Amino acid sequence: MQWLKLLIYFISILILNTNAEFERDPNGYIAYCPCMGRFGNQADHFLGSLAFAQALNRTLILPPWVEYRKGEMRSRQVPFDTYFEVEPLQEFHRVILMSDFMEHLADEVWPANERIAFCYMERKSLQQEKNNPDEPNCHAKDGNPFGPFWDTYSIDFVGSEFYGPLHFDVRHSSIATKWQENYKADKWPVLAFTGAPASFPVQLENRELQRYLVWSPKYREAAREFIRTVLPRGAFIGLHLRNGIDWVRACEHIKDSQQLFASPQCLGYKNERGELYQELCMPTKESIIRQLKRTIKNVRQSQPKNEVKSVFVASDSNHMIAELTNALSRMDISVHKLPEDDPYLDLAILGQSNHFIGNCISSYSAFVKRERDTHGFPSYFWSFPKEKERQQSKPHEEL
Ligand code: GFB
Repeated sequence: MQWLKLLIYFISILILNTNAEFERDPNGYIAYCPCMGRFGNQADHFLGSLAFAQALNRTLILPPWVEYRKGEMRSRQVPFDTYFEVEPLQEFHRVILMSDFMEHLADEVWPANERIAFCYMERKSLQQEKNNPDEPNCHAKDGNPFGPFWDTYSIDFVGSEFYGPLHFDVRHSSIATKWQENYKADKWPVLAFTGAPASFPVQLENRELQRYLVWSPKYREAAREFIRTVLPRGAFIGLHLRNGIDWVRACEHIKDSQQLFASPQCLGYKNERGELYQELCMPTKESIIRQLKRTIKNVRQSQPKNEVKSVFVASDSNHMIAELTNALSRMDISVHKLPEDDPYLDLAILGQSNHFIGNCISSYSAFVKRERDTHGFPSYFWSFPKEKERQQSKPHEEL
């Protein structure tokens, strides 16, 4: 019987520990749907939401990443920790996986009949019959990815709360205090936003939070394995070529914009390093090859002991493998890409390259740039600075 007592003892310890791990935060929680854009946009929003949660002193519920697959009508929700570790985030602020929150705490903290959706102002439903002028609503689950996102955790809302004119700029105002005054944690245990409580692109001050986003062991290992087994020994340059049809269309907005998507990362948040121009968005094949060769030459001169042996290309569409291989053949440099499309593994490998050339306007490139900045790894952008300006400054470079 002794062994039975022991078994009961260990099981009760286990249960106690599990519950302790999921103790209720009396300061409340923040939940949101990463309902805008694909990974790069969601990552920008994530950093802002993390800063927002910290400023309000509420635990951030880590949402799954929202993905869109060709031919599928509904978004897929991929658990946050598939790609990134939870623990390093805890160093900055309290966070909990959405699945853990829903499984272990929601019944007590956020009962089904008290779930209110937060939006700035009324959001009209696409289904006219749902819009009642006497009862404005967030329609938080209307459309894709909104519905599938909350459905993943069987969340329905029983009401709407319009938080306007409050905003999310906790870095430049005392708005956090206003949120706390308006929404006390005992009455509003969970602020559940229809979209991220953050701006896009990520604010300058929140860029450094990237260092708490650490790749999961699976991706770290896969990146290391690819670099070790596929690339030749020696330094490699990572390239991001954003050139799919959606991008071609997006670049048409260049002519009537001051900034586009992630462009503040090279132009500066107040355009202090220049205005937008077409090649920044869509560099020509010739200029890509020219800039790559120039980068290789510069690395040869500045780091003769760590010669570039290969190039790794990530792209959403055209990797230019034949053109690049041809252009670099006399330099004995090989050109590589992943055998199968994997946006996350591409990112993880780009983050590890010795040098990186990305697209200044792409938030996907911006993710890589921020990660590399946290490690002090060098990054550059296609066609930046502007070719003319670069040539003008050339005599200085050579001095
Ligand atoms: O990440 P994202 O918001 O970056 O969206 P941008 C681009 C998506 O395209 C990525 C795929 O999430 C990937 O799924 N993609 C882009 C890639 N580059 C690569 C790559 O090198 N490798 C692989 N495997 N996949 C903008 C958005 O995208 O595009 C705007 O910010 C808008 O909201 C515009 O939609 C058209 O910032 O580049």
